[in-house]
Parts: sequence; structure tokens; C-alpha cells
Amino acid sequence: MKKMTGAEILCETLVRLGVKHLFGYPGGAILPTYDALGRAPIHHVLVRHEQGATHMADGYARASGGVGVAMATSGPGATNMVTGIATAMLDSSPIVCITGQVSSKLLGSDAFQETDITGITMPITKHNVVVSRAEDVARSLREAFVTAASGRPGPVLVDVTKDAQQSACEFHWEDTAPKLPLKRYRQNYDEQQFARAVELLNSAKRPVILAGHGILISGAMRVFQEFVRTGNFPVAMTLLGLGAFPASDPLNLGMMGMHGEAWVNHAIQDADLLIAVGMRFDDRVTGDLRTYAQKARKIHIEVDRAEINKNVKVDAALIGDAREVLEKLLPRLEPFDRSEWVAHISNLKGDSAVRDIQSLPDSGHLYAAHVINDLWKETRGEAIVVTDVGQHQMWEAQYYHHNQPRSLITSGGLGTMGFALPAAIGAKFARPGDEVWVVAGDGGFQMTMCELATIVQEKLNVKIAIINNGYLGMVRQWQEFFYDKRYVATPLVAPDFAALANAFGIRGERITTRSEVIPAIRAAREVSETVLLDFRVEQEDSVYPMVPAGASLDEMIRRPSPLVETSQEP
Ligand SMILES: Cc1cc2nc3c(=O)[nH]c(=O)nc-3n(C[C@H](O)[C@H](O)[C@H](O)COP(=O)(O)OP(=O)(O)OC[C@H]3O[C@@H](n4cnc5c(N)ncnc54)[C@H](O)[C@@H]3O)c2cc1C
Ligand SMILES: Cc1ncc(C[n+]2csc(CCOP(=O)(O)OP(=O)(O)O)c2C)c(N)n1
Ligand SMILES: [Mg+2]
Repeated sequence: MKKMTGAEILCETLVRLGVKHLFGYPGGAILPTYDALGRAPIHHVLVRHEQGATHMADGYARASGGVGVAMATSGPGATNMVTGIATAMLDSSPIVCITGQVSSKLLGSDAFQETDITGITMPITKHNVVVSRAEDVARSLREAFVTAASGRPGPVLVDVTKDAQQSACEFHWEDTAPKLPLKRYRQNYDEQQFARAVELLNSAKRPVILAGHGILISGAMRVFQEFVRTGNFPVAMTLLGLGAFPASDPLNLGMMGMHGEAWVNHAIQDADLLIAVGMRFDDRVTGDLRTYAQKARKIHIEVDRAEINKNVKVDAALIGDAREVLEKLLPRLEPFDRSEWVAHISNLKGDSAVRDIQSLPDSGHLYAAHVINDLWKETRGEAIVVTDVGQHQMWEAQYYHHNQPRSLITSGGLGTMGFALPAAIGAKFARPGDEVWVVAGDGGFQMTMCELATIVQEKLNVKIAIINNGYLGMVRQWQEFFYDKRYVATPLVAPDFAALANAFGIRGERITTRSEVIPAIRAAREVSETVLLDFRVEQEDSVYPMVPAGASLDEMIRRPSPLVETSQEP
């Protein structure tokens, strides 16, 4: 049996695990692995910053449903990954990060580019491990992939010392099978809980389902639709749940929470039963917990026991995979005519239409909502949209209607500015046949725009829409509402993004009026290369409605009517 180095074993293991793409950046401590990678049938994508590599792996995972892989050297390479790892952790995204580490005999000596990356990432990984022997490389990696993808998914970091990469040992794939303790992730509730849930489901007069990211993760879309239609349950979506249930379905109410639809939040506060499926009652979703859905009993279908009764106390907890639990519940569901309740919620829409920016006459100003709604119409809702963080992210959630699972990729829990461009690159590698749009703000885009060079090097076709309002808009909005319009550190200078794109060898265009929006989107879609569109939008527009942080869910700031326009002429 020929001996292999740890580096060769690492690459062989990745190949056997089915890894096709790897996002990374080399350096001394990972160099033996890069050398072996040159001989492996894996496409390595050279990023411009290791944060980008982690977001690409994350975007790849979210678009594909598989595991994304990122690689970096020790020290600064590894620490540059921290934000991306935390982003994946907060949104339960399965990524494996491989870092080089100084040789084992130097560990703890403040050697060149030594950082304790497993110590640093302990609270933001699902699991991490230092591998200091070639013999342990394959098993550790195989365990990392299982851990990242199973149960509640999350990031795993494997830190491989340089000597483990360089030294050689015999390698038998069969002897390196994961040795993980059996987890009781699957169904973990007693008959009594189940019976209680069935009783609540079949007797509720004013139920609302809270549909979350867990539905997408478990692949429960089909059984979820059947469940909804059998029980005639109105469905409210979390930001990360969007796409799990078609926006076009009459029972889909729209998004809940801080920037959710007003009628959805009112319906939740009025409900007599909440059925939470694969969602974790984030504070952006509940508002003040003391006043949250007080009239409602609650059922929580959730894979992670730690989420049960964490924020919201529930009456029945069904711990398990959403698909499996729904499949068990479905035959026990009795058809129930809830048309009166659904009609009541429809009436709650009340003044929302009047306040909706879409229904207001064209005043000559370009609003972000118009851009995003036109993008939705032009792409027939069929693109994968990857957003950054801020106002544009919320407008995307409100005005791009997602019918398909995994068609919205966004950083919800950590809210990481700079996520969109690299995550979109990852998504494009995962689903090369699909149209991928970046929707980013002028602030967040500047955080990772170096990855435009990655796009060019990889000859990718990703469309980029910058919603350019000249501000760190979401923070400016908080200053407008809660700090008496003292705009400290939020007016933002940006480069001419179209010219910047040109400098990278990418087509770019600036759009300043509403009539230019559709022609620009059409022209961008006609070519099979990356195009950047710089939409100069109304500067001081705000996202409505808004539940102020800590307020009750139904205490929303609504769009003033008639509309107040605050920006200077474009
Ligand atoms: C500026 C900004 C504003 C925001 N405003 C809003 C807002 O108005 N409304 C809103 O909804 N969000 C908003 N968010 C996002 C919010 O912070 C949370 O990220 C989001 O609500 C989380 O959604 P989730 O609970 O569905 O997903 P996650 O946080 O990903 O949680 C998924 C849950 O599903 C569970 N799960 C995983 N796999 C399975 C499985 N197989 N079976 C069952 N369960 C499973 C997990 O354990 C977890 O508890 C905002 C974010 C930002 C940055
Ligand atoms: C890395 C990071 N730093 C700071 C913040 C706080 N923050 C949230 S939204 C926002 C403004 C985003 O501005 P921009 O990208 O222009 O988007 P807009 O809100 O204007 O659409 C800031 C600074 C964050 N979410 N992430
Ligand atoms: Mg902005």
C-alpha cells in the first residue's frame, strides 16, 4: 500500500465526499494542501478575502442544500473567516472551513501566523477540531461533513497542522468512517405531546402558521403545502422562510415581524393558535415577548431541543425533523373551514394598500421598492436573489415575491453587511443554470466589492443591482425615527459603481429615473456576462411598517399618508 501525505489524504477525502468547488486563499501553513489540490479534480475558486470564501461556501450551501467548503491559511487567513463562520452559525448553514495551522511542535509558541482559531471560533461553530496527525485527517473531515449537515446544520472548522499535512501514512478509506455518537435528532416527543398538538390543530378557530427556515432545511415543502391546504391554515413567513411556501398561494399572508406586513402582525396578535414550523422566535419576529400573541396556544415543530421554550413558552413541542413531524400530523388533521378567519385577515389589510409605495403615482423620484418590484416582474420571480443587509434587504423581502424554495439567500441572524456579492458567487457555482441577482446597498457592497475580481477571474454571469441611497440607510432610518434625525456617520460617499465595474472589466450602468429601470434590467438579462446596475434611489425613504425594537408586535410605525418625499432632486 502506497503511503499518502496528510495533504493528499485531505484532497482525496474531499473528492470522495463529492466536493466539486472549494473557495479559498493560500498561505504558508496550508501550502502542502494547495500543492496536493493542484492534482485533485476539484475546482478551486481564488477569492480576494477569506471572509468572501466563507460567504461563498455559505451561499453555495444555501442554494444547493449541500455543504459548502472554504479554505484558508493560519493566522490572518483564519481570523478573516470569523464573520462568515458566525453568519453561517446564526442561520444554521452547513459549511466546512479548513484552515492551515503551524506545525504541532510550535503550537502555543506564538509562532509566525499562529492563532488559536479553534479557541476563537468555539462559540460560533457547531464543532471544531485541531488535526495534528496525517492519520486523523480523513476521519476528522468526514465527521465534519456529517456534523455540518445533520440535525440542525451549522459551520464546522477543521484546523490542520502543517506537519499533519506533510507527514505520510497508509490510507484506507474504509477505516476512516465517522465515529460520532448517535444523536437522537429524529422524533423526540411523547404521545401525549403529539395528541395535544392534534387536539389544538383540530379545534383552533383562528390559527396562524409561522413558517421558517427549518422547512427549507428539511425539504418539507410538499408535505407542508398539503398540511396548510388540509387545515386551511393562513401562513406567515419569517425572512429566512420566504420561498418555503409559494408567495402566490392565497393562504400565504407574507412576512411577519419588525418589517413584516401590518396585517400579518395583527393576525398573529389575534390568533388563538400559533403553529411554529422550523423557526426560532427571533426578536425581530416577536417584538416584546411580554405582549406577544397572548391569546394563542402554541405548537413548536423544531429539530433543536434548545430552541423549545427559549423565547416563547409553548403548549406542545414536537422535537424532530419538520418533514417527518408534518408527515405524522397530516393524516390526523381534520379538514376545517376557516374562510371566515382568512377573510378577517384579508380585511386587516385595510389601509395598507393606500400606504403602499407601489400604488402611489410616479412623482419623478426613483424608489427602491419600484426597482425591486420591476426586478421581480422582469424575472417572473424565478431568479435566485442574494441580498445584503439593510433597507434594501427588507424591500426585497416585501416586493420580490418568492415562489421557489432556496430562491432568497440572505443573512438574517447575524445581519452581515458584505454578504451578498460573495454569497451570490457561491450560489452561482451551486446552480450555474439559474439566474442569480445580487441586491445590495451602497454601504454593504463596499465591504466585499473586491470579489468583483473573483467574478471576472471565474468568468461568472451574476447580475448586480446596487440600491444606492447615499446612506447607511437602515441606520439612518433609526436615526430619523429615534434620534431626532441626527445623521451621525450615516451619509456615505461611494465610488462611481458603474465606473468601478468597468475598471474590473465588468459592464456597469447608472439608473436615475423610473422609466430607465425596466430597459436596464432587460439589457442586463440579455447578455450572458456579469452586469452591475447602480440604481440611484430616493435617499431618505424608510422601510414601513416598522415595529420599534422592544415594542409590541402590533405597535407599528406606518408609512405616512400622504407620502413625504425627502430627497433632493436626482
Ligand atoms: C435588518 C434586518 C431586519 C430583519 N427583520 C425581520 C423581520 O421583519 N421579520 C423576520 O421574520 N425576520 C427578520 N429578520 C431576520 C431575523 O433576524 C431572523 O434571521 C429570522 O427571523 C430567522 O428566521 P427563522 O427562525 O425561520 O430561521 P433560522 O434562524 O435559520 O432558524 C431556523 C430554525 O429551524 C430549525 N430547524 C433546522 N432544521 C430543521 C429541521 N430539519 N426540522 C425542523 N426544524 C429545523 C433550527 O433549529 C432553527 O430553530 C431581519 C434581519 C435583519 C438583518
Ligand atoms: C458588518 C456590519 N456592520 C454594521 C452593521 C449595521 N448595519 C445594519 S444595516 C446598515 C446600513 C446598511 O447600509 P447600505 O448597505 O447602504 O444598505 P441600505 O440600508 O442603505 O439599503 C448597517 C451599518 C451590519 N449589519 N453589519
Ligand atoms: Mg445605502
